[in-house]
Amino acid sequence: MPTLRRTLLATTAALGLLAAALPALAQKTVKVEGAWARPTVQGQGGGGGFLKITGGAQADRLLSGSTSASNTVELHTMTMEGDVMRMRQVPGIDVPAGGTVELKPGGLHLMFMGLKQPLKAGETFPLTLRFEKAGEVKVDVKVSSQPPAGAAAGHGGHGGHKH
Ligand SMILES: [Cu+2]
Repeated sequence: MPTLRRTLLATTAALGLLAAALPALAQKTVKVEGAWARPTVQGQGGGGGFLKITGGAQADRLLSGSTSASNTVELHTMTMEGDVMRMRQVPGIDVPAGGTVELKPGGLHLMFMGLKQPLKAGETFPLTLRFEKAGEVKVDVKVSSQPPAGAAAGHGGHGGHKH
């Protein structure tokens, strides 16, 4: 009888930063644009949030966020493991100097954990992001089932979340 040896495939979560290091117009600090979140249904504990960050004159790092809409805001990455999309919390998201980082469906995103009420399409809610160097940046997050015009578009749903 042949011996079956089971190989454990250890998958490393590479922080896949899709950061295009294109030179941007000189700006002192980070810029956050096109923040949006998917609508959620009653009983859904977390919602995904997406936005685009453009780096300033020096590299920065997104450390955390907070909002009145949920108990906490987590930074997540999404990777494929076989056929399964898995999300992981990451401690920070690097923003290269002059580069852009897009948080979009299927990749890096914000996760609004412990929603106080479902996010409804058409509403907006305030979000405060905290950067290592730029400090606090406040933006409004638009709730929409589609990326707003000009926002980072992605493919693949963010629906099947299991937290
Ligand atoms: Cu997530």
